[in-house]
Order: sequence, then C-alpha cells, then structure tokens
Amino acid sequence: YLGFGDSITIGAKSFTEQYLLSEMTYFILEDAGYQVRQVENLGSNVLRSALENGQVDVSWEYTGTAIATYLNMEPITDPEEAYETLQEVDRENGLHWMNISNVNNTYALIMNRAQAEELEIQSLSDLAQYVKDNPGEIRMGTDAAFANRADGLPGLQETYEFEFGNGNIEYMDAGLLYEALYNEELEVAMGYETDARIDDYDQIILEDDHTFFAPYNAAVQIRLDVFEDNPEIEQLLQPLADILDSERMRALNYQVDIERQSVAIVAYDFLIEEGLIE
Ligand code: PBE
Repeated sequence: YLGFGDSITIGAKSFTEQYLLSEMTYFILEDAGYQVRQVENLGSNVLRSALENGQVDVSWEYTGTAIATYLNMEPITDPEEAYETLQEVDRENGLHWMNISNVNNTYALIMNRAQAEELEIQSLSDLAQYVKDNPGEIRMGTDAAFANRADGLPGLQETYEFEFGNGNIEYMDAGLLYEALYNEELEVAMGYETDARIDDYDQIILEDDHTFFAPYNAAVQIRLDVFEDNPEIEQLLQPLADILDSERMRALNYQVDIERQSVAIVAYDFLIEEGLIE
C-alpha cells in the first residue's frame, strides 16, 4: 500500500548521530513499503546541494545550521520560531521541514574537567579572559567547518572578544577531537553537545554565558515534490521525532562510539524496543 515501489534516497553527514538517524529513517520507510537508499559521509554543504538538486530526497538537518550557513540569516534563539521560519523560507528552495525533535545538537567548547578546574575556567568568558592573559598557551582543536562557519569560531571570537591566534588552532576531523583533548594534545576543543564521549572522557562543556550558540534541533528536510507525492512520510517519521531528545540521542551515540556496536544494530534494536517497527 503506502507508496510501495517509490524509491527514497536518504542523505547523511559524516558523524555517528547522522548515521543513526539515517538508519532509523531507513528502517521505518522500508517497513512501510518504500524502496530506500542511503548516501552517507556528505559534508553539510554537499548534502544541502544534493537535496536541492534531487540527488537526495530526505535528510535530518539541524535548524541552526540551515539558518546560519545555508540561508545566511541571523541566528534565531527560539527553537520553535527557528523551525517555523525554515518551514516558510525553505519552501522557496523546494524543501519542506517536518518532524522537529528535542534533539538539540548544538556546538560547544569543551575542556578536560581537571584542567578546567585547575585553570578556573567554567564559561566561555573565563576562557576568553584566560587566552588574553596567557597568549599562546591554549591549543584549540576544531574541524574545518567550525573554524570557518559564521555560527562557529569567527562568530564566537567576535562575541567573546578574543582570538586564539592562528598558530594555536589545530585542525582535525570532528570525531578525533575528544580523544586528542583527553590525551592533552589540546586544552580546548570543539564538541557536539550530544556526543557521548564528552561525559565518557570526563570533559565539561564551557558555559555559553553570552548565548552565542543557537538551537540546533534535529528535524527532517524533504524535497517538496517528494513530500507532495508521499505526504504520509511525515506521519511515518513523527513517532521517531516525538521520542527522540538530546539525552536519548546521546545514549544511542554512546552505544556506537563507546560500546562499539554497529549503527544498524543500535538503530534496529531501538526501533523494535520502542515499537516503531515490527
Ligand atoms: N551541528 C553540531 C553541526 C555538527 C554538530 C549539529 C550544529 C552540523 O551538522 O551542522
């Protein structure tokens, strides 16, 4: 019945949470009779272009990312308003936003707890002051995206009125930052708030006391033409969106990144346990 035979391509970026969201979406749509394909390891901008030009039909995207980097808009601090704005603005780009979840995977700056205590750094303001007072001492780890995005390092340094200095910035893949910090190759790193490794390595998130970081709720983007032909996809994915929040997402990320279980098994078991597939 439901859309049987219709083929849907799900796109994902290159980190665990994205693989999990894509995999869960795959199982739900497959269970409903769709033919589904997954395309993974796309950078944010590549994924967005693939959606716009039809190589990808569906993906989980973060509200703050779309607002800051695809639409070049000023950040919107209210999560619901951010979502509604996207629903309106992205129609013109042929995209429909649906299934907003309480997964808020915002960026964060993280430190090892022991060192943060030793240096008495709890907030981003404390960090800014420390860097100003001790030039050259703090090594900051980031991926290329965060280093360049307006909602990343440039905006953060502007808001908190300091600079790490080019010689003190170390570039690496986002997934490697937590361990590099743990191994004391860095003093500060970019992190994703729902990443389970922050707790596991006893790292802390520095308080964003000037509220620089916007909400990054995970929601589904679907091509408008695909949605109009298959409107039931919104209802099919709604129970998943309803059940997911940051804590649950972190627990799922934990099973993959810390317990080293496979994405497919973690996704499948979760959907079965929650009664979202049969
Ligand atoms: N984020 C934080 C980034 C990566 C993690 C969700 C805002 C993004 O994918 O846009």
